[in-house]
Amino acid sequence: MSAYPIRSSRQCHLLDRLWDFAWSEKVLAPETKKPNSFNFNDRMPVPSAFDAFPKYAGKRGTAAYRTYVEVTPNTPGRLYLDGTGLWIKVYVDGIAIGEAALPYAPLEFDVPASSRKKRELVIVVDNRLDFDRTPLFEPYFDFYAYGGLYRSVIWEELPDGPSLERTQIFTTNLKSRKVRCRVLLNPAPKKGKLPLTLTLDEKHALPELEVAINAAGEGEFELTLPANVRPWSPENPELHTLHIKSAYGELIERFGLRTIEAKKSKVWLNGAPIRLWGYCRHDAHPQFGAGLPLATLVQDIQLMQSVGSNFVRGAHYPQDPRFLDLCDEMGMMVFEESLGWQNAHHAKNARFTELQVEQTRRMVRRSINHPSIICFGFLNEGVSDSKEARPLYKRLSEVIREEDPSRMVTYASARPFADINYDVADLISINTYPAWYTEDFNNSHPLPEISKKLAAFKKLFSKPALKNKPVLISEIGAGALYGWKDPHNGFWTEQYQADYIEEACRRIHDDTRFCGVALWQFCDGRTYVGSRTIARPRAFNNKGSWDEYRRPKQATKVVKQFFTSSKKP
Ligand code: ADA
Repeated sequence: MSAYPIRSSRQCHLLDRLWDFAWSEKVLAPETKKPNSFNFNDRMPVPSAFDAFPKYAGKRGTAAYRTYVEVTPNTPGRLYLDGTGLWIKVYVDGIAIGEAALPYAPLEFDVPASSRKKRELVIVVDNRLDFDRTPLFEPYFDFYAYGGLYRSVIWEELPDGPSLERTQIFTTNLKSRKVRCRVLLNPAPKKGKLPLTLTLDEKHALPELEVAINAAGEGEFELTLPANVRPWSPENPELHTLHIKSAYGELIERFGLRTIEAKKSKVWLNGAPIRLWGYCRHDAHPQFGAGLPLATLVQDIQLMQSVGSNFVRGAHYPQDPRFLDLCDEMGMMVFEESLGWQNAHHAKNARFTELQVEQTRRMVRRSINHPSIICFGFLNEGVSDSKEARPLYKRLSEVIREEDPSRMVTYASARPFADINYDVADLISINTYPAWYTEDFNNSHPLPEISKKLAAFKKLFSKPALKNKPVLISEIGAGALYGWKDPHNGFWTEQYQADYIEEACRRIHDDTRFCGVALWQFCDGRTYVGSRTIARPRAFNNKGSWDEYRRPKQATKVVKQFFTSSKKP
C-alpha cells in the first residue's frame, strides 16, 4: 500500500494478511462461477502471486481469495487494489461489484452499504492467457504472467455523500515555488465554493482559501510554498506533505517540488540538463513472482544505486506504489509505462484499444504525485511503424497529457528507422541489441556493432524534426549465466556480458547526443514457457547484471565507472 494519500477522515482497513484460498483448475467461465462454489481449502497471503508458490507453480486456471472485514454497518465502502493479474472479479457478501482485465493497473470498486458488520470479500482471479478475456497480456511476452493479488488490498469506509478523494499537485514555477493543486471529490457535490484549510508538513498553516468545485467534482488552486522548500532531486529527494481539510473530509498528499522538461536535445531537471543512468527492472522474484516484499524493493534500489544508477525504467507495466514511494524517498528517477510488449493487436481490436487507454489513464492518475516519475510511456516495442497503430499512439500520448501536462511522454521503440510516432513523444526512447541479436553468426565478440548502431541513431536523430528531442537508449544488453566463466569468454559468459556493457556504456556516456541509458536489465527474470524458451536458458531472461536472486555478475563491476563519472550533458 502506498504511504499516500492518507484519507484521514475515512476508516481504512488494510487487508494485507493471510486469506482463504481456493484453486479450481481450468474453470471454463470464471465470470459465472459463484464465490460460494469454491472450495476454500487452502490459505494464501495478500499480496501474493499464487503461482510463485511451489504448489501452484506453472498452473493456469481460476483461483479465489477470501477474507472477512469488520466494518461499520450501513456504511458504503471503496476497495482499492494496487495491482492484480491477470483477470479478476470481486464479490462482497456473494454479490458481484466489479471485474477487471487490467494486469498491474491500480483498481477501485465501490461497495454498497449493508446492515452487516462482518462483510465477506471474495476476489476470483484467473491467470490463463486468454486474448478474449485479457488482451493486454499475451503468451509471447518475454516475462512470466503471474496470477494473484500482486499488491495491497485496502477497504476504506466512505462518509455519506461527496468525499475528498485525491489532490494532485503540479510544480508550475520552481523559482517562486508555485504549485497548482487539483482537488478531486468522489462523488461530485453540487457545484459551488468549497472552503479549504491547508497545512504544509503538518506544521506550516497556509492561507485558508475557497475553491470553485465544478460539476465533475474538481477544483483547482495555486499555492506558493515557503522559502525553506527546496526542489526534489536524486541528490536531494526532499518531500513534503499537504494536509487538506474540507467539509467533505480531509486527506494528506505527499509531493516534491520538481520540474522536468525535454528541450534542446536534453532532459532538464529543475532547470538544469541531466543524464539518466540506470536499468530496466521487472517487478519479480523467483520466490515471490510479482508479489514482492518491501525489503526486496528496497534492496533492488540499493543495488542499482550501488553502481551509480540515478534512474530506473519500470518495465513493462504500472509499478508497485510502494516502489514509487521508495524511489521518491531514496532518490531514483522513474520511467513508468503501461503494460505492453510488442503488441500487434492495435486497431484490429477495439477492446484492446479501450483497455490500453483505461490502464494508461489509471496509471497516470495513481502515480501523479510521485516526484521520482519523470516520464510516462506505453506500448513497449509496439508496431510504431504501422499506420494502423498510429491512432493508438496519438491517443495514448493525449491521455497522458490530459491527465498530466507536467511530465515527458515517451514510448520505447524497437523500430527506430521506420518509426512514425516520434512527434507524439517528448523523449525518444530506443531499444537496441547490436552484438547480441546479430547476423554475425560466427563471431564470438561482435562488439564493434554497438558503436556502428549508435552512430546510425545519431545520424537519424540529427534530422531537423528530431534534433531537439533527447534520445534515451531505453534497452541495450547481453545475456550471461550467473557463474558461467569460460576461456572463450563468448556469448552467455559473464565476461562477454561485462565487455558488452562496458562498450555500450562507454559509447553512450561519451556521446552527449544520448541523454542516458536504461540497461536491459537489472536482474534475471522468469519468462514465458514452451519451445520459445530455446532462446532463454532456464526459461529465464538472463540479461540481468544481477541474477534473479540478486547475486552480482561481473557486469556490475564495469557499470559504476560510467554511471558515476562527471561527464555532464
Ligand atoms: C525487448 C523487450 C524486453 C526483453 C528484451 C530481450 O527489448 O522490450 O522486455 O524481451 O527485448 O531480452 O530481448
